[in-house]
Amino acid sequence: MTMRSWSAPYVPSLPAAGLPAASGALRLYDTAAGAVRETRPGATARMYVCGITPYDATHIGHANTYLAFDLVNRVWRDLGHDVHYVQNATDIDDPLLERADRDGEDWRALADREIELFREDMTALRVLPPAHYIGAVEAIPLVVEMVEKLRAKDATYTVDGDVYFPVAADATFGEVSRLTREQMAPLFAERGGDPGRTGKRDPLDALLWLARRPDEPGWESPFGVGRPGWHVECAAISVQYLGMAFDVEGGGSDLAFPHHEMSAAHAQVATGEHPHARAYVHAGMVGLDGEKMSKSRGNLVFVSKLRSSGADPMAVRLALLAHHYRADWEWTDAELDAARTRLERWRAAAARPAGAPVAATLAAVRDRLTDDLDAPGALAALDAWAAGPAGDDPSAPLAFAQITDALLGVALR
Ligand code: 5CA
Ligand code: ZN
Repeated sequence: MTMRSWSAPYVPSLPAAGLPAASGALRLYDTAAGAVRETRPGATARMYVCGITPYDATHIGHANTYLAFDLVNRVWRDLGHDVHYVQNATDIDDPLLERADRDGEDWRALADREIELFREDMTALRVLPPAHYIGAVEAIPLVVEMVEKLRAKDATYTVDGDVYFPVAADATFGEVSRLTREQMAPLFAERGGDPGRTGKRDPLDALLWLARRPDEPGWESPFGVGRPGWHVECAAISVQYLGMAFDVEGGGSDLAFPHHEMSAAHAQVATGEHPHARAYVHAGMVGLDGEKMSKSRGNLVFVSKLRSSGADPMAVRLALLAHHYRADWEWTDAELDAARTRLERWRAAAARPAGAPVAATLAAVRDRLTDDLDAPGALAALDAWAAGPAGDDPSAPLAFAQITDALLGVALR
């Protein structure tokens, strides 16, 4: 038994008629290709999205990233694919231990509480749940197995008992983020890496296993008591539950390097297969007051706070969808006000006794979403129907509500 996911919202099925052949595939911007590419999943589309580090509540930036991949999920389903979706939760890592220590709280209790709040937030936002929601701690046997495979291929070395991965072991290293080493260096330092540590062969080499530190938890392994590095966690979980060459690996743009680059390198060297994912897809960063919203900066707007202050989760969802998923933008109260107004207009339109036929609107929404998730374009098409003539098709208002629900996750009735 692995960790509990959350409950699935109902997803209406839409008429297949009118699925235009030209946009019969979802196209997404693949960071590794540096271009928008068609996704080409089989009957079952496979997606891995990096989950939270549960030391604080879900903020609107996290929600924006999970909504982007919820759209991928919904569009694939609409195109007739089953979607096999896997997500992790980094329930052991430095920031979690630091927060628990600061607050004099047990790290496990902190992680469990924040994961539960995340589930509630995702449920309220009608985000489709992953089939497998896997914690880093429960994945330790998988991590150990992957580090063993790397060790067998001579792709590990130790520094004072800590196990490292030499990036030189993967000839394709750099392919995911397409960054030069000069660009990589500062990002690695900023995002959890330790470029300056003495004894490393290459400043960019990534930690696979951290030997137990005083007053920190540790788990038995063939390389001593310790805990997993961050990148190998996602490499091991994704390969176990999805295999290699899965369709999409997703996260915010801050994960392209080093996280997705390193995870791919670990997975590729450990399995001898390439690529880790067929597309690496990254959502933009949501900021507040001119800075990236982040737990360490403390400039956060929490989904749970918005909910408890009475914000309609469907309005929160619409506020996020009003921005293209790859855009960087700033949250303001005005965003939520505009979304509330739109939601009221749509609800009123969906409650009319009759409306104009929705076939063209459905085609337009599908066309916009399959084109690298142009949610703002989809909203415009739906706005046009809601503002349009009353019409005399009595089935149209329900059909409209089914489009917003199935494709955008916005329930109107
Ligand atoms: N546990 C790791 C991934 S394995 C982690 O990055 N956790 S996190 O809690 O820091 O972030 C969770 C997700 O939200 C990541 O995809 C991250 O890229 C994204 N994210 C974090 N901050 C923002 C932000 N301000 N705007 C948009 N997305 C964000
Ligand atoms: Zn991850």
